[in-house]
Amino acid sequence: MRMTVSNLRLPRPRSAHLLAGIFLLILIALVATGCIGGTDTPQNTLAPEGEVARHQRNLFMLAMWPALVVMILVEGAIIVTLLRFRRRKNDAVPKQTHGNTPLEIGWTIVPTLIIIGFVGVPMLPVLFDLGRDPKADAYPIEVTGQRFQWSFKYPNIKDARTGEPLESPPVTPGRAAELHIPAGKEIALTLTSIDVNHSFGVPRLAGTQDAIAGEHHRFWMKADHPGSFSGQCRELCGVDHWGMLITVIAQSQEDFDAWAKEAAAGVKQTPEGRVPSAVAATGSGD
Ligand SMILES: [Cu+2]
Repeated sequence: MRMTVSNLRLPRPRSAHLLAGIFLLILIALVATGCIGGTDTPQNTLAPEGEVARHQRNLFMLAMWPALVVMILVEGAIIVTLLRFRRRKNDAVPKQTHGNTPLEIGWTIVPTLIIIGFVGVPMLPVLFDLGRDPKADAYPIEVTGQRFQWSFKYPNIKDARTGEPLESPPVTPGRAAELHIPAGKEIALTLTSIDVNHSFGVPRLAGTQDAIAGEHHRFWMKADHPGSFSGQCRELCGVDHWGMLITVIAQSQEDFDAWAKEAAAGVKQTPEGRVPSAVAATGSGD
């Protein structure tokens, strides 16, 4: 077999192949534009503004870069091999090989070491930190999902008129329920659902967490700085699932205290002008 790059001749692509190639390139360009152009979008996981979200972005990168290097090496080797060792006219049947023990042991051990060394070891401490219970001095908030809205309860804020913990006012689907938090402080969230499964997702702060009826799932999050962060339910829960929106409003401690005082006194809080103490179960929400 005389196989050199110089005698490598590609078949002329037929017009259908050419069209398919062009279409694929346009598709890749469009998808890439969506990824690159989107760093300013309100729910971009790759633009974290809180400690949990930053951990999650770093984990993603940690897994992605080694995977990308391996993919380029493997795919590159496949493409070179396909082009260089294609069957040509008058080629005899090549020597047949069945198994190669040293190679097979090698390509089992090397990827295992890569996974353990580049991905496993650096990831484990981060995963444990993400999965830990909130710290004892974290600010507690209870989050409840129901079809089709989120509500938030603040055990540390007493509603002046009911004497009960303050609850966020009900919202209609398509309007964001507002979750107020102090910025720079760890928040201890307890998450549940009172009907079907929902998922609490605020990607720039803390990814997503499942809200499951009968379970009270505890997790933590922390906003780097004051700001407003958008989120929504990420578990298809019914016809108005699209409208289960969340806005996390992170405030400086003074602003948060001022808000808490007003909210506790029943000052109107939402664009709909409802007072927090008017909270009542709004039924099934359909
Ligand atoms: Cu939902």
